[in-house]
Amino acid sequence: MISTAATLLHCGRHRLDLSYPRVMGILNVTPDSFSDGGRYVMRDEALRHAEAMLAEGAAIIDVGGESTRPGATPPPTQQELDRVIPVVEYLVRELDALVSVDTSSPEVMREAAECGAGMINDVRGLRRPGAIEAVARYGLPVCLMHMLGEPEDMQQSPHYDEPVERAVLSFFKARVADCEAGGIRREQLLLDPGFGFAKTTQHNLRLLSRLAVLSELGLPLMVGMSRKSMIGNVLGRAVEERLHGGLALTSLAVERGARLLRVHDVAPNIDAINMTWNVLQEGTEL
Ligand code: YH5
Repeated sequence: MISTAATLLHCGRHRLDLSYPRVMGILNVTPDSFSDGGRYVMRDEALRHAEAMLAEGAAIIDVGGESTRPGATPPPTQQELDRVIPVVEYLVRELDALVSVDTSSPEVMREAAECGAGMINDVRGLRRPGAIEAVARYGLPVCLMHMLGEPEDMQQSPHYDEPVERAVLSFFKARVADCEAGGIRREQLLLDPGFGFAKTTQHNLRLLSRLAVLSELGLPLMVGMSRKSMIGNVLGRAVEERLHGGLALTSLAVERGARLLRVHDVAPNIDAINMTWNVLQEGTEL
């Protein structure tokens, strides 16, 4: 399959070259986040962790202040601002890092953009009122993730009336049309099927297996599978034992077209990506 995805994103003063697969390092600033258990809630812990991920080769750091575990309720906007904005400011000012912000709140998007964030990552795909306008105004790239419903009401056994990848593709088409109508340039969009968001393990495995069909829209694909329960459920591993399973998923995602991989463990994922990418390059030569 020939990928026509835009390969250079304009992220404020940074550029993100997605002509080959890149890594987004996860930086949780929630006190209750699942897999870091709030260990990075302290500001300088967060900053040291971001520095380490950049040193390991992360192209971008994703700062998130909302726990999206099933059943979690969104934090008040002010609390999310207090968690996220000081970290974004510091990463931009001291490290000149490319920072994305994992948020659904238009206020957080605006404040983050004013502080120099280079990308918005929204698990709700800019469905909150005012979110499209906030992103359009700053011209930043945005990742539109698929989720059926909200984290608050993500079902235990979500149901899709069609193959899950068809449902995700229809969702993407509608969101891309809304974003373009709202003034966001198509070249600034990324798509993410939302592994673990209102999906059973079988849905998640099938989505990865069929990931290549999501290239149909010609937009770069992002994936986030790091440490998620699809690994735990298949392998019977606790959260801290899911790295090796996750590396297998990373390799398959790259082979199926993913260009941005959202992960906790940057160095091992970059090795997996580079190994996979080298094999793929050999296959495309004459
Ligand atoms: C994503 O897939 N996910 S937050 C449960 C875990 C481990 C990690 C039980 N934000 C995504 O990372 N943004 C999140 O173990 C995201 N894509 C995009 N674009 C959930 C998360 C996690 C959940």
